Amino acid sequence: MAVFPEVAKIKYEGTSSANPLVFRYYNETEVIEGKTMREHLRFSVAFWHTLRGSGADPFGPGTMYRPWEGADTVDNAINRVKVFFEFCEKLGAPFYCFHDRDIAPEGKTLAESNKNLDAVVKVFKEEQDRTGITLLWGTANLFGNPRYMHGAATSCNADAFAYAAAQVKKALECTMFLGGQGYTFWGGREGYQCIWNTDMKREVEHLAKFMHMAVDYAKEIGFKGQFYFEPKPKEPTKHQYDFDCAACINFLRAYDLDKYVKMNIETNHATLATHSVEHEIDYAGSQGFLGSIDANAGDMLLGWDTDQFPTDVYMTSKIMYYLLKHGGFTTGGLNFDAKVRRESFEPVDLFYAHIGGMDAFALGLKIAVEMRKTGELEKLLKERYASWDSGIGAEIEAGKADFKSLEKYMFEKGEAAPNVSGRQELLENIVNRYMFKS
Ligand code: XUL
Ligand code: CO
Repeated sequence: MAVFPEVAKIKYEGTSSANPLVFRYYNETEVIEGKTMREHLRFSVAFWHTLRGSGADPFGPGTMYRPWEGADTVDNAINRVKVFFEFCEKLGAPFYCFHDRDIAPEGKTLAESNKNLDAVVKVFKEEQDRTGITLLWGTANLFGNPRYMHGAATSCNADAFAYAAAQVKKALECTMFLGGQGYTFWGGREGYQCIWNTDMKREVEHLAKFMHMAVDYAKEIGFKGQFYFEPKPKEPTKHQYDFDCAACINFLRAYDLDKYVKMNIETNHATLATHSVEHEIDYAGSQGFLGSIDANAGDMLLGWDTDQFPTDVYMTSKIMYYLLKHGGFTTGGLNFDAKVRRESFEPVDLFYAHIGGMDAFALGLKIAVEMRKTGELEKLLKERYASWDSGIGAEIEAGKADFKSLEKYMFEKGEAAPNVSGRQELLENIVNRYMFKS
């Protein structure tokens, strides 16, 4: 029985349409720079928000009308999988992501939890085979259960570490069974609240040990997916160890994990770290760590992880511009780690939300491609660095200069005179031209 009877398959109708249940920009088969929009954007639906999000917040319980919720039983979990695939099919999203505990109820014992997972994952596989929709990445919830109150891999309680290891082992097996293209580590509670009770060095080393165990186990079972590390500076803990891309990449390099793990960058996490998402994408990309993106948006007036659906086309254009600059996705995708507002309680709001996000990214892709094609922005950027293309700049870059030769050069030259304007205002005006001509 269809759960969303009022919604048919969402079609592309183009910009002349005012139907709220169609795409105006996302035309999955349209080819842009040699790839279809579907291949560029690799949209993914987050099981935890879309199927399980209740709308609860610290001030009150859930508000969502979700006829598929019911009791926390395996039968209901199996039924939810079918609802989920009906949603993804109607939306036309090629991928999805999950946490172990979103998709199957946690049992009284680890063995029972694993058995529940097996029963549900089997149905995921059947639905995947039926629809062609596949798993972008899997992950384990290592933060919800009270046993993880101090963290999981970074807990002061070695038993919590061991439990988390068992949970990730199973989550990896499920991810592999479903042909998942990746596996994500998000810090959960891997951080601390109070420095007086925290042995930071030991905790960070434990996190590295934990990731190495995951990498080793993946090799052992033949899981070929890409591991991702998802930065977030705070929330739930005050100091998360995976603060931003720079902190994560430093950690991965320091503990010899850089060959195995890339970044999963989330917009709202970037802004919590007082960065922009395009900063994080360009930083990770330039260091060779760009993996996947959790697509959402924060609210400038609220200081927490509001996980809103992305509709700001300036932002999606910048994301696509810097993503294309670094070669686009390989295993990664745009996963809507986003939730409808507590007041948007009807199931159809889930469609409006995803359609809006997908259209915002499709338009962003088109704008970014135009900006790249003309090379206008790139030309101004290159001009700004022209002093490095010849003369002393080229010598420095080629390793042919040292402090003594540079001192001699400056004695002769006398001054480092201003050579080029930053042209920020001009660049921003050019960007507006691209934004509003289409
Ligand atoms: C939390 C968050 C998670 C991760 C997966 O802020 O983003 O949903 O993406 O655990
Ligand atoms: Co996320």
